[in-house]
Amino acid sequence: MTTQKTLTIIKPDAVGKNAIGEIIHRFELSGFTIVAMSMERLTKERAEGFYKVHKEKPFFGELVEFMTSGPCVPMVLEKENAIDDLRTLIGVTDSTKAASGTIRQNFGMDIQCNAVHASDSVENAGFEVNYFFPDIKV
Ligand code: FUP
Repeated sequence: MTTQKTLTIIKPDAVGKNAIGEIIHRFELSGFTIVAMSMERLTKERAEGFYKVHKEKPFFGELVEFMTSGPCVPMVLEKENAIDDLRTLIGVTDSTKAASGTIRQNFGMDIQCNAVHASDSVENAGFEVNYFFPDIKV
């Protein structure tokens, strides 16, 4: 299989817990190579644009509020089967239901404060990588 790129974001809750380093270490220990990384505090417009697929959902307003509540760390990770493997490493959306040892179980709190984002498909990875890193060829 060829390598894939995927987008992850270390979210404001995890940044606020000083967990950036530990989470990056997990990525690297699991075989992901960091291709790009930045730190930014999302504006409302930028968070809304990133999560536009959810704009009709009841949780959209709160999600945008949370994602703009402090700085976050978007990163592009690369490895074979990166998209599915990163989803497995982070666990399901709700941190209280995430499997033992996953990043969301270890660093998240609930369904909103869940420590990290990870792209869920090839199509979304393409959009999301270029949303933060327009110069990267996906
Ligand atoms: P995921 O792909 O696991 O990040 O989850 P979704 O795409 O379903 O949801 C995107 C984000 O919306 C989640 F990371 C957290 C937030 N969310 C809520 O705040 N409440 C919900 O009921 C569902 C999702």
